[in-house]
Amino acid sequence: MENLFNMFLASEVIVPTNATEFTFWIGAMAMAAASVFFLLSLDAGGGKWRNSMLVSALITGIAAVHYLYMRDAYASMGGDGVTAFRYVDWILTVPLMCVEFYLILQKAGAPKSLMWNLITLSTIMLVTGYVGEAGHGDAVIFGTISGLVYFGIVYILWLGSAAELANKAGGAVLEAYTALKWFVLVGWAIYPIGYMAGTEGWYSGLFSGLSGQMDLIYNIGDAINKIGFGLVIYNLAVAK
Ligand SMILES: *C/C=C(C)/C=C/C=C(C)/C=C/C1=C(C)CCCC1(C)C
Repeated sequence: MENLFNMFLASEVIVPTNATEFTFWIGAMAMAAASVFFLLSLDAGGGKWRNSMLVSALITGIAAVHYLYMRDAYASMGGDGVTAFRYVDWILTVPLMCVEFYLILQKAGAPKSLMWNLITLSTIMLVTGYVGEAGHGDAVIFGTISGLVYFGIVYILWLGSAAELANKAGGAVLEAYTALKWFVLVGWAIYPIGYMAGTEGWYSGLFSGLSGQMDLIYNIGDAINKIGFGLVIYNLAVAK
């Protein structure tokens, strides 16, 4: 507890001086605040969506702690110091977002295999992305593999078995599902843009205006997707 407290109140304050550093500070606080809100809302709407709310709180909570580390790593080492923390955060939170899909479709009869398929695909997407981004393999090749797997996730959610279950469920569940699948199609597409801004490849000319902005882009993506996902679930919980 004291350690966590010290992380928030570092004795030597590192003052943010550019947009990326600011978004690490704001990101840490926004994620922490969102977690408090989701935890206090576990029983919103009668507690029917308690597990989903809890998962939402875990997603932003895990991110809040990683943002504290990333904030300091970025201030002392720049972008390279952030990569490992970034991917540890994602490898925990993105599968939890897959769990979120499973939980809201559970009452419509979603099989466990749906959850495991999504988790497996998202893990492959992130591991290949890490290999390319950290320079352990060709950025273009591993980025492309990661991107193809991402399309696999989009396919399952938009046109595959999950979409069918959501239609069957209808009502507030279908509404929440539809919002979440838009997050995956549009919100998650922010990440490959960040990746292309931060790695070298055929796309480097295309994204030259964003060069060096990878962490800023990822931070914006995280705020939109992690807090957004939780708010969709909250909305579902309080729906009639
Ligand atoms: C809370 C964190 C989230 C929702 C992170 C999502 C990350 C992605 C969807 C990353 C995708 C990538 C590609 C599709 C290709 C390039 C490599 C990645 C890993 C940045």
